[in-house]
Amino acid sequence: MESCEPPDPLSWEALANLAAPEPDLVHGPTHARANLRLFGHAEEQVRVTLYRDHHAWCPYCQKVWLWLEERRIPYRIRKVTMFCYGQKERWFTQLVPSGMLPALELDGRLITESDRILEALERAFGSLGPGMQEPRVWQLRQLERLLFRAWCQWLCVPGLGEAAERRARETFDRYAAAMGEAIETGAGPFLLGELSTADLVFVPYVERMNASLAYDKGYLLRQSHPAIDRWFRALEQRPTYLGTQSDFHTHAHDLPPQMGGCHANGSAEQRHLSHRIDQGPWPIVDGNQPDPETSQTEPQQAAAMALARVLKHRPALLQRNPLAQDFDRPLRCALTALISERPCPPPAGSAPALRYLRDRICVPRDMPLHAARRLRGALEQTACLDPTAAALQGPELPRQHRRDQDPLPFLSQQPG
Ligand SMILES: N[C@@H](CCC(=O)N[C@@H](CS)C(=O)NCC(=O)O)C(=O)O
Repeated sequence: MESCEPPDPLSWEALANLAAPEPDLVHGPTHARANLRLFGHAEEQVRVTLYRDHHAWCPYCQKVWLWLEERRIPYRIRKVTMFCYGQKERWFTQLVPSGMLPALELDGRLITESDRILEALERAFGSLGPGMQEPRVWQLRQLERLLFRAWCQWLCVPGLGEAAERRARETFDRYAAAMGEAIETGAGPFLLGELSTADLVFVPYVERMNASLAYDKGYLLRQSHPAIDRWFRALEQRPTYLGTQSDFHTHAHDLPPQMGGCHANGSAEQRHLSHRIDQGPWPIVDGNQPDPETSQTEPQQAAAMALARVLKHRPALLQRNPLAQDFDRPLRCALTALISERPCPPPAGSAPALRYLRDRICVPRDMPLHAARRLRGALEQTACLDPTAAALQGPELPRQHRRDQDPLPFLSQQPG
């Protein structure tokens, strides 16, 4: 007779055998965890050190990071803590007293301010397409700032009434349409035909607009502006962009402390989308609609990649979880569900702890977008099987700071 007992979760040893191998961070595709990038050069040839944030949340860092990856300039990376998620390292404030990121060392000379950094890199290594000071690029840089301001006016001003909300959206749409027109006039999928610095100037904030406007305004940028969607699709063909790309959940929760607040409009669409972004199922739209987060199909190893990342940080994940060591079995249940795609009910009362982890997976710092989706999905599916607490959420994510994301415990236990 068949047993009706729920299946036991896999052991840590069995799980380890199913995890994806470690990628080549130095020579392989763009990766958030890399500390050295060589592109076939010898380490002695490295002239550049990029200082950027541990979480890959800083938009100005993403711009410089992408430039170095696209131009394949060998460089070192040193990661720094941002004020909103922990204590800034003293060695960094000794170097840059304001603590601001990004910073870059080129042949021993320290440079701050992302635009100055790009200009210095162009002088040293040649530009990526038309340079920062070319009139066409300069004009597009102005447009990016106008779009940025329109986004801030819509997203970050509290208490917009219905009329002001509509005006803010119209202004934003006007500048987004201007970006769309610039894309349409180029000879290729990018702003000036081929990918160039002008595109990299737009990438960080347009990515954040796409996420935050879905979460807080129920507005789908890629659906509203098909030219911007085509631009994203072209970016999503590039391993450089895929290595730096974040997702809606990460940005929805990293932006409020950085921007000094993001304000939801409370519309039915907004409440629906923010609920889907937070609690799934992912993708956040149903199968017959294009996915607003990515045009990439899931890579084969997504689940195995997510598993490898959890295994790497198991001690810190247990230590930080509300259930501490008692999280061992619920976590193995979720990982069993992740890798075997069969449900594995967790012990009673563990749903909030499973959702605590679901809410703290950060893309691309911890893993790429599809791997994160798989892991969040498995944690949520397992939480739903909790016999006594299936409906309970974890503690709400803070909006003033993200010190729940202090990188320190993860660095001291297992670097990399
Ligand atoms: N204008 C500067 C802005 C840089 C900036 O605002 N950096 C923020 C992060 S996005 C920062 O380092 N803030 C200090 C911190 O959060 O620790 C640039 O283009 O580099």
